[in-house]
Amino acid sequence: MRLLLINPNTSAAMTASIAAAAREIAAAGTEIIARQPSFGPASIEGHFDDAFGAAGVAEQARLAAGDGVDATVIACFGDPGLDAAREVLAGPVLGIAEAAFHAAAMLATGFSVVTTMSRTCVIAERLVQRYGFERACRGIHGTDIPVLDLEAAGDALVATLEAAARRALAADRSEAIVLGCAGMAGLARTLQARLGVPVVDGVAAAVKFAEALAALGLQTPKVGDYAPPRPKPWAGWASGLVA
Ligand code: 5HY
Repeated sequence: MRLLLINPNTSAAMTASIAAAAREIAAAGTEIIARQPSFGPASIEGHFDDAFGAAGVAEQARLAAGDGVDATVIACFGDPGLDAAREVLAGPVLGIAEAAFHAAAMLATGFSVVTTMSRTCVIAERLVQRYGFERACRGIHGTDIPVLDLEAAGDALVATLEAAARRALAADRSEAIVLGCAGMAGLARTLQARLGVPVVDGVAAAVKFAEALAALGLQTPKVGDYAPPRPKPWAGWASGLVA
């Protein structure tokens, strides 16, 4: 199957590291096609960044429509542009936050999220509510690690994440950790070995769920709110996207 992996920020290094994590977990026969927007922030760490991340996802989804991709993963913990991508793509479209929440909730009665900047915790909180995980998600914890610092995650940074996860497990009485950034994808196994509880990386979870949905022959319904966008005149630089 052909799996489109969209990194909504414009960091080529992060797109490469996310793609490597996805290829490591993907089944034989799954081709990972990694893309990032042609515009926007190098990392998404707030509402303004998130707005452009969502537009970038819409751009890449639109450009991929008709390319025969079987499923798509949006590799940013805010799941930016998820609904927009579901409108223009036929195959299943999964956000890494949604996938990680489902995986963690199937493993533990309670999980905690450990993420990057504290200011983005509200974005994760809103996703917990949107997806209906209020009961399973017992806490969301920022570490104030800038997203781009994850590109060169050394021992000190991993130790900071480990300490934050230990505090979260204790404070929330949780039994699983969800990593709150696609840039943490490569750290899940190390943290899981140290913490002794499930550590869920949304990139890996989304890739496996996408493969499963595609194997089941299930697609996004093209009726109702995920029907294709209605044609209309567009103005400005984006008009080329819909012509
Ligand atoms: C992410 N930002 O996964 C989110 C993490 C966050 O550029 N990739 C980003 O802090 O919300």
